[in-house]
Amino acid sequence: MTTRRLLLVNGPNLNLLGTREPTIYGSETLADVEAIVTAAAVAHGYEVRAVQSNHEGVLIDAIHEARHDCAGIVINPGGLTHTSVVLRDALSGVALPVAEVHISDVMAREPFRHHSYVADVADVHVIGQGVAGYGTATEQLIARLEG
Ligand code: CA2
Repeated sequence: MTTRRLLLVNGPNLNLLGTREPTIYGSETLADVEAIVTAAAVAHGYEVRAVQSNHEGVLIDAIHEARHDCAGIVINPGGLTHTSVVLRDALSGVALPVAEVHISDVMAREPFRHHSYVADVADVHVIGQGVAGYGTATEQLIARLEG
């Protein structure tokens, strides 16, 4: 039977959600994000394991663990999106379906945010929809898993 669990990964600085820069990232907190993803997942019979870390290796270890007991990954890599070959390699290495989420519209921001090392190893991309985008990404990832 397929594992009905998703891994939610939030990268560096996303623990600050709701505390600073509300014009860019809104006023919802990381706990709100985890609740949004969990509600979307539970509606389809999935549970969620959530990890946020400011340390790249912690995120990579969590992604590696997911290959044993998760069906897919919802990830906002934060600034690692634009810098991290090793995070991309971890996602590619576990070969699980991936949904990449960005709260802000990265293409409308500084040029250094326009490139994502994760984009071409992700199956779903939701960008610039605020924290609601995590729900959309979860729905789209589950649709792929069920399809
Ligand atoms: O828009 C997104 O979701 C980003 O992944 C957020 C990253 C940024 O480096 C990416 O270019 C786009 C930054 C996350 C930092 O989050 C904060 C939240 C509140 C206050 C300060 C930082």
